[in-house]
Amino acid sequence: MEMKAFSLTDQNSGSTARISLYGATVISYITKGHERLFLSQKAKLDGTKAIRGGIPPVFPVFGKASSGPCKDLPQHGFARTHLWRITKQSISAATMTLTPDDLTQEARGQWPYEFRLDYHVSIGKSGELVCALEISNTDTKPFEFQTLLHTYFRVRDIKDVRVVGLKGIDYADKVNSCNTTEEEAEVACISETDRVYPNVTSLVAIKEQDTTIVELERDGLDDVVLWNPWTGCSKMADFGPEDGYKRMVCVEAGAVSKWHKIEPSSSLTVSQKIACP
Ligand code: TA6
Repeated sequence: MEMKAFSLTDQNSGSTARISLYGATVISYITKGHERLFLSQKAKLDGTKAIRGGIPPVFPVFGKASSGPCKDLPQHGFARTHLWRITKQSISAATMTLTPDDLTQEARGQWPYEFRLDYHVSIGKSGELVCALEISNTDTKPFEFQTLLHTYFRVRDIKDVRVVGLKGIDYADKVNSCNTTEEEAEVACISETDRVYPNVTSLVAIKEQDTTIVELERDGLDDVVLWNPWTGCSKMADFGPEDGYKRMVCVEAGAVSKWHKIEPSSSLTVSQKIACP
């Protein structure tokens, strides 16, 4: 049984998006006649686990915290594994909301803060997809968080893909457990790749066979995570097909390289815009 999903469309450009309320995950984004997101053929859409593909939102922790207020939370937090509510909707835009009332008792116990997330997803007049996450502290004490939009981009063949905009950044290489400086103006994935590039000020783009297929504008999401599981994807029960790594690349806009504090009664909005030339 598939969790409730709904579609958005921009009548000017004909672009469409489909969003699952489970995890507020954009599971399809079609513009200029092409699907731009990778969705695993084995993705669970029934609410039993985070959706493998599309744009799962990560909050309040990226990865697993070994200590601190997020240490009991599952990998990548609870935002992608709970049912969100539509609180505003038009033909081309929607707002989905998550508060502690929407969480399981377990999740509330793991992260006992009062918060509100309002996730605004819209398709612009030129067909661009804008995802803006408004984070509000409705508690009487501050909390710290990390957040990220875990975007799985669909590509024809990973061997022809290059990611632009990362040159000169000192990044954390989680595969080789080291920190190093990006020397390439155009970064290729040639094996398992799992990197956190902090404070990326340039516009990040994805090229395939020397043609730009995606431009990723970010606001408040200064870090960029680059991930491709390579053949390791065959070890993931919800990753399909087995060679699916060849047709995806995760270029993820995030605020993950440090903790971000938000004071009581304060809000902040972070966003990404995906434009496909
Ligand atoms: O964003 C990259 C990453 O943190 C990788 O380390 C890998 O764990 C990936 O996320 C997928 O995580 P998931 O929990 O969705 O299997």
